[in-house]
Amino acid sequence: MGQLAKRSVKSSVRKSLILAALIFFSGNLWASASEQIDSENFQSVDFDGGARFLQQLIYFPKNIAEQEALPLIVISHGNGHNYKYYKHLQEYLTPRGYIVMSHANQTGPGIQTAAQSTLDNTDLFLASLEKISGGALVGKVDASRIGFIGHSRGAEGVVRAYTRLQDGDFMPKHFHKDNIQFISSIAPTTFLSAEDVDPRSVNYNLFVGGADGDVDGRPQQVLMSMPIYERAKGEKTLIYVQAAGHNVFNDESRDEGTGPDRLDRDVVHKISRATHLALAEMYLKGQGQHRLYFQENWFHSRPPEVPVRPQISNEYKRAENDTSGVIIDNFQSEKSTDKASSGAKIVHDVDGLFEGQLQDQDGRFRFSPKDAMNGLTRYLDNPEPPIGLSFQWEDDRKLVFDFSEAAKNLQGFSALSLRAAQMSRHPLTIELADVLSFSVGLTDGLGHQAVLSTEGYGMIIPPYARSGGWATEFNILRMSINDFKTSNPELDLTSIQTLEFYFGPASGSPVGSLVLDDVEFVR
Ligand SMILES: [Ca+2]
Ligand SMILES: [Ca+2]
Repeated sequence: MGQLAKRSVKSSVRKSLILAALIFFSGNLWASASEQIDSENFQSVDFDGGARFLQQLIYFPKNIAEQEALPLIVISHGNGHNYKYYKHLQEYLTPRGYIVMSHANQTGPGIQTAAQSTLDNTDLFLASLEKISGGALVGKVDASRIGFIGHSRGAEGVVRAYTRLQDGDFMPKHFHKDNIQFISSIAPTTFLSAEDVDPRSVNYNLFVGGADGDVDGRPQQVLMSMPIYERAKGEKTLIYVQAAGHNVFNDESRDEGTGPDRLDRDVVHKISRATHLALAEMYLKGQGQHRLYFQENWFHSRPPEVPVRPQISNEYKRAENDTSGVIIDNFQSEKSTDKASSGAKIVHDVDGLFEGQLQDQDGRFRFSPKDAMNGLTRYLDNPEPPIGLSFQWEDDRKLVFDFSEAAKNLQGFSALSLRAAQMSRHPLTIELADVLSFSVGLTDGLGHQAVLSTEGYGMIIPPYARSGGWATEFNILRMSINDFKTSNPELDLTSIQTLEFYFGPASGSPVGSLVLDDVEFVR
C-alpha cells in the first residue's frame, strides 16, 4: 500500500477510534475527599490546588524532618482512572526515600490536556510547599531529580509533557526541562505524532500488559504502545507482562483484560513496584547496580520482589550516545541481507531470510506466508523506522557474521547482547510451542571456537496466546564474553573474526521462527 493511501486509512481509523474511545471511557471522573493518612512509614495529604485538575495526593516519608531533600516522582493517571488509584506505588516508594505526588489528570479531551495537567501540577506542587502539611516539605524536595510515571493516556501525556519541555513550549517556573531524569509509560496510547510525543534522550521505560483489552496492541495508531519505545534515544527498558490487563496497573479500575492465565492485580503490582523502585534507584539516586536487572533477560535475573511465575519478556537498550558498545548489526543501514550495518559479511542457510521494518505488514495477526513481520507493532511515523531480520529453520541451520577483515578485540567487553522474538502465530512457533533456544559461537583468527547455548542466559518465550497469539515480543539476551573464554580458554579474545548463530536440533530448538535485532558487543 502506498504511503498516501496508508495515511488516509490511518487517519479515518484514528477518528473512529477517538470517537469509540470517548464513548468507551465515560464516567468515573474524579472524586475528592479530604484525607490524611498517617502510617508508621509515611504520611499522605490531599492538596487542593484550586481547580478540578489541580488536585494532588502527596505521599512523603514520616521522618521527612530528618531527611535530606528527596527526589520527586509524579504519577499521571489514565482516562476513566483517578489520581487516588496509585497508592500501591506511593505506599511502596515513599518509605524508600521518595516524595510521590499523584495528580488529577485532564485526559478526556486527549493527550494535550493530559500533558498540560502533568506540567501544571508538577510546577504547582513545587510552588506550594509552604502550604502543604504545614510546610513539612519546605527544603525537602530536590527538584533536580524528578521521575514521571503515566498510565494509558497519562502515559502518552507524560512523554508529550517532556517533549514540550524540551521544545521550550512550556516554561516551568520551579524546575528545569532537564530535571526529568526518567519517564515510565504504562500501556500508553499513541494518539499524537512522533514529532509531538518523543522521549528524545530521557531514560525511558515502557510497561505493557499482554492481556490489555483497551490499548490492546493491535497494529493501529492509538492502540499500539511500542512505537514510543522505538523513538526513544536515551537508555531504555521495556517490560512486557504477558497476562496483565490494562487496568490492573492501578488500584481500582475494573479489569478489562482478555486472554488466558490472567494475573491478579496483586501480582502485577508487585512487578510494577519492583520495576519502578529499580528505575527510581537507578535514575534518581545513581544506584547503578539495578541496571543489571534490565540489561539481562528476566528469566536469568529479575528484581527479587518480582514473582518468578509470570511470563515476562523484557528489553534493554543503551543510550544512543553511549558509545561503549560495538554494533555488529542493528539492521538500520546496509539493506542487503549479505551485509551487516557494521559492514560484516553475512553468510547463512536459514529459511525465508527477510530484512525490513519491525511492523506487521497486513494489519492483522493471523498468519500469512506473505507477512514476514507478523505481530510486530514498532512503527507508526517514527522519523527512522526500526528494522530487523526474520527467518525460520526446520533443520540445522546457521547465520554467520564475518568481520575477519576487521577483527574485533573483545577484551574488556562484558557481553554479547541482542533482542530476539518468536514470531506470533507462525506455524513453526505453534509447532515448537515452547521457549526457544539456539547456540552462539565466537571464532578467532586461528580457528579456535567457543559455542554457548542461549539457555544459560534466559528464555525467548512463546508469544502470549491471546486469540492464538498476539504481539511478537522481543526478549533481551545478554551472553557473557567471559563465559565464551571459560568454555574454550584457547579462544583469543583480541582477535575475534566471526560471530555464529546455530539453529536447529543440534543446537537448540528443533524448529523456530525468529525475529532478530540489535546484535552488539557491550562493555
Ligand atoms: Ca500480519
Ligand atoms: Ca534495528
